[in-house]
Amino acid sequence: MLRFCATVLLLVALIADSCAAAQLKMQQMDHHAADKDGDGKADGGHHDTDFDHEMFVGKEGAQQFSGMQADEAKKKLGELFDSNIDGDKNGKASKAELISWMQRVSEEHEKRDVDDHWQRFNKTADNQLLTWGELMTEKLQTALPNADKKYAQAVTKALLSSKPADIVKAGTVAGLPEAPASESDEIKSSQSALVDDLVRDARRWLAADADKDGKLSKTELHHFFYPDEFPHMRAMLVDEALEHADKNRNGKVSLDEFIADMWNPEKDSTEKEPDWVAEERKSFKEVKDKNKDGFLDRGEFEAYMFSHEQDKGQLYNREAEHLLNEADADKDGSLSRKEIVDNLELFAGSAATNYGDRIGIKEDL
Ligand SMILES: *[C@@H]1O[C@H](CO)[C@@H](O)[C@H](O)[C@H]1NC(C)=O
Ligand SMILES: [Ca+2]
Ligand SMILES: [Ca+2]
Ligand SMILES: [Ca+2]
Repeated sequence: MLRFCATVLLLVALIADSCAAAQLKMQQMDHHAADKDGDGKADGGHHDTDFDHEMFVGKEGAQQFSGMQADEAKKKLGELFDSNIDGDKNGKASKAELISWMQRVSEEHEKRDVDDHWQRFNKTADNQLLTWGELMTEKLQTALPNADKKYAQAVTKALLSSKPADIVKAGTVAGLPEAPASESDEIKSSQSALVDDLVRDARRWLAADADKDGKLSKTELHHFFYPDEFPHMRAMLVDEALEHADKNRNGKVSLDEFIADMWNPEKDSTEKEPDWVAEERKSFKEVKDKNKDGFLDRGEFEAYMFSHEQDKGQLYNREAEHLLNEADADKDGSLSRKEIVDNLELFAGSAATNYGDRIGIKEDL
C-alpha cells in the first residue's frame, strides 16, 4: 500500500515546495494511507477524486479539465480516448490499456517536471550539466529568510560554499548560522527543515551522479527527483527511510519504531488504534521480520520497501481496478468510450462537479 512512501516521501515533501514530483507522490501516498483496507476507497467510503484525476489525466491535465464546461470536457475526454487510451482502436479500453495510459501520463508528467526544473536552473540545452552551486542558488530563491539581512547573507554563503559529500558526512551544513534568537519560531523551524532538506538533497545528489563528475546531467537530475523508479537509487532510499524510521539509530527498526513511522497520534490523544495498525503489527511479526528477532534489519526493511505490494505497477493495477469497478456499466471488463465520457467526474472532473466552488473562484478574479 505504498506505505513506505510515507517514510520516504513525507521527507521529500518537507523539502521542496518546488518539487511537484514530491507533491504528486504525497498525494498518492495520502490516498492509499487513507485506504487501509485496500478497497480503493479511503476508509469511510470517500474516495479521493483528485487522486483519480491526477492518475488519469495528470496534474496539468486535471487543471485544464477543471477550467472547462462539462460538454467541452466530455469532448476532450472522448478525443483522448480515441487518440491515446484505446491503443488497439477496438472501441474499448482494456485494463492493460488503462494501465499503460496511466503510465504514460505519469512519464509525461515527470518529463515536464524535470524540464521545468531544467529551465529554472537556466539550462537551455539538454547536454548541459548542473552544478551543486546552481542547485543551491535555486534553493536560496525560496529558502532564504527575509527577516534579517545579515543572517540571510550568512545562510547564502554557507549554502553556496557547501559540498554534498561534506553535508552527508556531517549530517548538517557547515557554517550555517543559528537563526538569531530574535527570529520568529517559523524561521527557526524552517531552518531545521532546510537542514533536513539539504542533507537529503546531498545524499540524492551523490547517488544520482552516476558518472561521478560532481555534476548532474539532465538524466541524472531525473533520477535525483524520481529516485524510486531507478535501481541504482535504491540503497540511498533505504538510507533515507531508515534515517526516518530508526529513531534510536541502532541500525534496525523495532516494532514500535515501525508503527510510529506510520501512525503517531498526539501524546494526549484518545484516538483508538485503528484496525489497520493491528494488521501492520501482525504483518511485522509474521511476514516482515523474517528472522523473528523482533526487528527489521536493513535487509528486511529494504525487502519491505521494495516488496511487490509497494510496487508502482501495483499502484496502477489497483487504480485500473478501481476505475473499472466504478465505470464498467456493462461489466464486460473494459471501458467503452461512452463509459468513460459518462463518468467524466470520475476520470477528469469538470466545471459541473463542483460548480459552486468554481463559480466562486471566477467571480473573485
Ligand atoms: C537564473 O537566472 C536568473 C536571471 O538572471 C537569476 O536571477 C537566477 O538566480 C538564475 N537561477 C539559477 C538557479 O542560477
Ligand atoms: Ca554526473
Ligand atoms: Ca528481523
Ligand atoms: Ca464495458
